[in-house]
Amino acid sequence: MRGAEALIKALEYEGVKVIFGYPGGALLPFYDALYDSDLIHILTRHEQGAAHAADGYARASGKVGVCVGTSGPGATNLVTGVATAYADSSPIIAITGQVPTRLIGNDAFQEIDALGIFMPIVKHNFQIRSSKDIPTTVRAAFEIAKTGRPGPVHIDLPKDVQEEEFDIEENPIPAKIDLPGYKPTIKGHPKQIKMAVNAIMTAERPVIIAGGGVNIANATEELLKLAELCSIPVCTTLMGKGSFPEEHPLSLGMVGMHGTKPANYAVSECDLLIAIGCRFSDRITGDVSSFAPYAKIIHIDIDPAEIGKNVDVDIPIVGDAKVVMRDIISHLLKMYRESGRELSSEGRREWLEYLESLKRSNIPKMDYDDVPIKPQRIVKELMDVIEELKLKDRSIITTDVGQNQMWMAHYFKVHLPRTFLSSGGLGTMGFGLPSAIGAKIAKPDSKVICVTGDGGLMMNIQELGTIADYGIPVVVCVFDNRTLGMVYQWQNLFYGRRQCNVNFGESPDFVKVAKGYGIEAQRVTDPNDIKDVLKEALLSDEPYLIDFAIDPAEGLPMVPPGGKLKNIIDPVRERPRERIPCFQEIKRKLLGDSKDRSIPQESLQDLNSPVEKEMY
Ligand SMILES: Cc1ncc(C[n+]2csc(CCOP(=O)(O)OP(=O)(O)O)c2C)c(N)n1
Repeated sequence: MRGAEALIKALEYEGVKVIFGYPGGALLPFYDALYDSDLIHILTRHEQGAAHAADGYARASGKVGVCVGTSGPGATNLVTGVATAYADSSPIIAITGQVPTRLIGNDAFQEIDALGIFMPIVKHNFQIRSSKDIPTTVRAAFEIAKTGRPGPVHIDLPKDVQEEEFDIEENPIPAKIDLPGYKPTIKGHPKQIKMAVNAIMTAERPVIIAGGGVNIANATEELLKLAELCSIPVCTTLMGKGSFPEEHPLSLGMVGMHGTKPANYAVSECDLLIAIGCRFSDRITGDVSSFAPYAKIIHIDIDPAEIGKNVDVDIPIVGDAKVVMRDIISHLLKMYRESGRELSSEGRREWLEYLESLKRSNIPKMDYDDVPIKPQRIVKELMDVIEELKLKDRSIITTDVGQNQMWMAHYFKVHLPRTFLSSGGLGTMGFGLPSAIGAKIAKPDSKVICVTGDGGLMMNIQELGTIADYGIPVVVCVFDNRTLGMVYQWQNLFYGRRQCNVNFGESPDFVKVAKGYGIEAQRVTDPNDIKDVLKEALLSDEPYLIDFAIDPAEGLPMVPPGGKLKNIIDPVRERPRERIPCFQEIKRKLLGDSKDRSIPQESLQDLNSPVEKEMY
């Protein structure tokens, strides 16, 4: 059997049904073997799209996603997608073609040190030098990718190894794989669990931060049980969205830089913080020295490297979130039975009432009638339409990065795991559309809605071709403000409103672009049309793009970077006033014509629109 055929057999053995990729010279034997196989291959329009699609597939399904790219530029194009998956602990296998072994190190055509490039952004990587090693290496790669703290694994496969014949009878796919030195800790230490239980029993103002680890561990039932059993309010990180139903009375929404006021206040005032599968990123903690200042901290995480990395903790528990929470719950129940002590709301009534009052007084305004459309209104209509069409249990949102992402994270209520997919750790613009492709392939019966900014869409806009040609019915909602909104918000707030290179101008017409790909598309400028167009798009079984003309002045509340979580400030809401220089002006500058060198700057004051205060 050829190495390339063995690779396909090994992928099939792992249950892989679909791969995302892009061919090239160093992968020709692989694609030749694919010709005879039943594997579905989705040809994306760029390798970055393939990596994000594999990642979206993994996040939506909980299975391992697979992407493939050729040597050299194919491999480097995969890098951003693989790094994105790494930052969010998403299990993917990235396979790269490589020049034949005899040419490695010769600067051969399309040779790149893929092992070196991928090493810091994968959980592990392999270069297979002999075809007989393919079965065991692929088994090991999948095992590493999906167990413990999941993450991407890279396999570099030289072309001659793909072509090399070997006897698979003599080198079969092993049923069990031994990985010396690799033993993720699943069960929490009993002593630490007991300490956590005691802390939970005695706390008066407890709060849980649920991170992406809860979703990854499929531990949402346990989280709900723990929270309800002990009346503990829950906030989530961006990656933790979906781990706890956000309509639940104990839900406080997202915490951190773009968190809700109740969540940020709860963390700042709690006496016990139970962090589960979250890594205390700077976007969550703000100023670490004033983070949860009155709290004893329990940190549950499967990755020991995360414990104490960003925040000092009192009770560390290394283990799988599901297993650890189950243990905590059974201890709590046992203590309850033995002592008859109250576990539920009684002891925490004051705390819960306080948080409830914060929630009541901070219900966000979303029903704006303004033109241009306010993004909050789109989020509201989207939630309403999903409810009305009874899609709540079978819809998946992917977001891009920027304000669009944070509007969704802040306002859109998620109630099921693996239904809100977003690039949290790396914050990769361009993630939204290709990850939606992966999600739709993983969950063909779900409605997949990609919410993106105009900037993020343009980063991987070529993937409209993928959804068009395969007829993948993804609904793309563009929050089109013609600015790099999030950067614009930061420049306005923290750089004296010096708006620099954040304005796009008029191009392109997204409706025409979509139609050019053969995709149905509409532009929406009137808030009263949002609902009908969303309905039409969600009911159609074809790809659909909606270009929402939103107010470029709109922003969202935030905690300044490194600030205290309670210090939530309002955005500066003003129209973009940056002028894009035309080529003639650039040419004059380049050629040193001293006349008219500076680009006229209109005064800040004249164009300022009134700053609205009633955000919450
Ligand atoms: C690949 C990449 N480049 C740059 C950035 C920095 N960045 C973060 S948000 C943002 C603006 C995004 O603009 P847009 O996609 O239009 O979304 P909006 O913020 O307007 O919703 C930029 C440039 C990034 N996150 N990713």
